[in-house]
Amino acid sequence: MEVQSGLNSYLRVSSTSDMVSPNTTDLPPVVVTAPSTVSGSYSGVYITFMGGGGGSGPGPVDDHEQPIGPEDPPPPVDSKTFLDGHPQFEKLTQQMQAWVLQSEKATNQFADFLKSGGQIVLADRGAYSARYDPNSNTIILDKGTMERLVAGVGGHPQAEGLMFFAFAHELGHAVLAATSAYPFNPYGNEIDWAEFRSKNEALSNANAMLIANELQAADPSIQIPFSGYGGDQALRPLWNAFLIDHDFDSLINAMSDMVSNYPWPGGVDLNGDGFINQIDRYIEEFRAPRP
Ligand SMILES: [Ca+2]
Ligand SMILES: [Zn+2]
Repeated sequence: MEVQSGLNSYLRVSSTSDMVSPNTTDLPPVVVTAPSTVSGSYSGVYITFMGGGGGSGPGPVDDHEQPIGPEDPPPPVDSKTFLDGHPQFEKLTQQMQAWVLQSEKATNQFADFLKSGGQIVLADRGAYSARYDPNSNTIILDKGTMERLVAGVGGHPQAEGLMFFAFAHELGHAVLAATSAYPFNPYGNEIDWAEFRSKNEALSNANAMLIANELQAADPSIQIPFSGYGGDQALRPLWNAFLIDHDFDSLINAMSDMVSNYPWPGGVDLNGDGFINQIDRYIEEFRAPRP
């Protein structure tokens, strides 16, 4: 199937390459929708991100025959209705709220996050940066960046997209924390922990890519830049390869390597490999006394 379509596109390109009409350059770019399922080690996480896990499922089939009495639980509220007017939702900028509602994945993930008691906190973190804190179940967004976006002085031309991508990345962390889609082996050592943390970053970034892709596939004018441990220029080719080969493991492993090898200024080379990078940071994290 893949070979066939690859051959077709090769034939199409080669047969028209020397007679390209000027009109063809006006065609909007084709945005490929991410596959609904993938195989490999991280397929379970993928399904969870896509919205296939964690749902409460259909209720008893004969429920609708019963009149709703005072003892009955309230009917479930859909995610969009739940977010509408929610004080935590309104901590996002108007544009970020609109993007959330345009993405079914982001809508469901954010509603689930808030239903689990999750909160948005605006605090000083550095421009365009965000963080998920599993202990308090909060997504922390940089206060200064959010204030500049609200005031309409974002600076970077894609400032709001960058912040939205960071937010969608943190949503990925929240999903991973709330589900058992990618758990840490409690008997793992510090190297296992570093691996787990790098993979967690890669998976959360993939979640943000899935959401950005969902938005762009529905409306090609929406351009959310990829970021995190490598800018859009480094990440976009990995994502484009995934859209063709559907090899989610390759995408995750490539991004996880980028995370592991990312410099950690001011840190200590704890694994003695001559480099000071995120692996060392995660090892330090593992060695630190925990409450
Ligand atoms: Ca090192
Ligand atoms: Zn992260």
